[in-house]
Amino acid sequence: MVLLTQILYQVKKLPRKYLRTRFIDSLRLLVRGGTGGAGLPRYGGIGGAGGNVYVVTKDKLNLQDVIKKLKTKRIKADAGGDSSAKGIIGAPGEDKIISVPCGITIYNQNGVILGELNKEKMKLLVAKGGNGGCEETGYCGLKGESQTIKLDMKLIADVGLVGFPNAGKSTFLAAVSRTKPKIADYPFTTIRPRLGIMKYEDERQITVADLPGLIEGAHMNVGMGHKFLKHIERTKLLLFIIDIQGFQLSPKYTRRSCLETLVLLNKEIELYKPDLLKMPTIVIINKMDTDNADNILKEIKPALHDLSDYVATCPEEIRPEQIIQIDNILPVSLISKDKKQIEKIKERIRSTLDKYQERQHIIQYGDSLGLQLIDRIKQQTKQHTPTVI
Ligand SMILES: Nc1nc2c(ncn2[C@@H]2O[C@H](COP(=O)(O)OP(=O)(O)OP(=O)(O)O)[C@@H](O)[C@H]2O)c(=O)[nH]1
Ligand SMILES: [Mg+2]
Repeated sequence: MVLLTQILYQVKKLPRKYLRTRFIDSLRLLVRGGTGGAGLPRYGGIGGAGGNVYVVTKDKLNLQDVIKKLKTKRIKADAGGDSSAKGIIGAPGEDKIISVPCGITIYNQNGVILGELNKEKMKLLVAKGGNGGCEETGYCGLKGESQTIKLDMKLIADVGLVGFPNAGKSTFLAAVSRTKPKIADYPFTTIRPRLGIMKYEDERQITVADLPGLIEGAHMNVGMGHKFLKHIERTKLLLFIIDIQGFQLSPKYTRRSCLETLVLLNKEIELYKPDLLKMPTIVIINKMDTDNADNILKEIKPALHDLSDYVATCPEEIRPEQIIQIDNILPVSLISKDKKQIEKIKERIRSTLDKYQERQHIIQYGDSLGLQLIDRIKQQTKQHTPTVI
């Protein structure tokens, strides 16, 4: 009997464990401000205002933690206190704070953006409490605002990994960080985005987001669709990982060559949000240890360096209008875990990110002053660690 109870207990626990590890990137909540307290007509007393509901960002949280902490999806602030002979002005109701991770966009029920919270300790009022009762309201406290809000999270990472399934994105993440993503020889091994941290000798840290594989037709929901591309919206650099042997989902799908997969990724990103193609981009040509890889690379090299000529020859259905500008092309074999290769990739990522940041700085603050500042920061980086630029 005891054994049976134990087995049943374990069976019951399984789905919960699964749920706990689920990655959630959006959450709907009903928020309601507190009702205002009643006024006191005899003394002209005013009721306390109802509490407000705020969304506030806090680091090191995810949406799963938010649900766990809230326990309910209906969040109501406290009502204001009534006015009484002892306290002629009623006490205000307590506010409710919903703590969320950075990188949250908040929408109302009509899809209108109420706010974007990208930094720590940012605060947004999402439901105002009702005013306390007074002469104008006939001494009745007013109801607080009420609405359904959607919290939409986009990961904040410096680098976003983009590629067809099986190209080696998770292998890359495992090679450069302490994260241990699932790696396997079948498409769509990664089904949820995952973050890893690349560390450098001088303590500099660059975050990398591993995303599910993207295939042609993703914009029409083929494969995992392209909804997770929202997670590259806040990255600063796109790291394409391409299999030198190309990709074929199954025999009933067209086999795509290495170059075609690159063009198709370009097209899918363009269909999702063309602006993302302006981001600095590094392309890793992976699996250089496989058969004939060197010859394929030799053949495609000219096209890789000038993608526009190649794109012009592509059939219309895979041809993007705007062509991605590639900063670096690195042929590698990620499976070899060659330290030198990995260090080279890490350095390229770092220098490309810095170059981009410098450019942004100059655009923002002007040339001379910006450059002086950057020089100073660079000097400091050499002398002291850690310094984050
Ligand atoms: N031969 C060879 N195989 C590799 C290399 N890099 C990765 N692989 C293998 O390719 C397969 C897919 O690797 P993953 O890292 O899971 O690929 P992914 O891009 O994350 O795939 P999805 O999660 O499905 O999108 C695994 O069996 C890896 O061991 C490489 O450089 N050479
Ligand atoms: Mg993967």
